[in-house]
Amino acid sequence: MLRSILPFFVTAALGAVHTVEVGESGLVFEPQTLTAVPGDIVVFELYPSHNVVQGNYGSPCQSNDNGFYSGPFSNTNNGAKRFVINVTSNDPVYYYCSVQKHCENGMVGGINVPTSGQTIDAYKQAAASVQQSQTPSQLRGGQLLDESQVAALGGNATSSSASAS
Ligand SMILES: *[C@@H]1O[C@H](CO)[C@@H](O)[C@H](O)[C@H]1NC(C)=O
Ligand SMILES: CC(=O)N[C@H]1CO[C@H](CO)[C@@H](O)[C@@H]1O
Ligand SMILES: [Cu+2]
Repeated sequence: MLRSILPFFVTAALGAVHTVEVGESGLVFEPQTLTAVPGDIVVFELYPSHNVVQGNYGSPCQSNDNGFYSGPFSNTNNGAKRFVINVTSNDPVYYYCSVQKHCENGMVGGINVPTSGQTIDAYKQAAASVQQSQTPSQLRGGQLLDESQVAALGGNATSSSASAS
């Protein structure tokens, strides 16, 4: 019966806020994938010493020149600042952590990634044979915001996570 209790979303005008934990428990983005629509916001909560870089499906662990990069963890005030991006299309977005061999070891995730064809598992599998991850020179495509700034942005909507922290 508990399974029937769904989290609430504030989606009407402001878009949903999705939260992704980056390396909270090992080399994973949690959730690994999410579904979002234009107007939504994705908040990456970074844990030491991870980052998030947007890539391309065809070249895992290499950055997308037009994509986002959180900058290094050292710029986040020990994770207090979250990296916030705007979702601007329904197209699939693939991303990875460029620290050391994290991407090669499976630290990848995505937004609106298909469940057949160019899946997150296929991206992850291809990442395993990459020699070196690419890290952009500086933060781009998003903002580092503290918790109150994030709350103000998203109309105080909550993520889909069932566990409050
Ligand atoms: C995301 O949208 C907000 C609100 O419109 C805007 O202030 C911010 O600059 C946008 N961020 C990016 C990276 O475009
Ligand atoms: C859109 C909205 O209601 N934003 C509010 C979110 O919460 C902060 C802090 O309480 C308010 O200042 C915002 O107005
Ligand atoms: Cu990492």
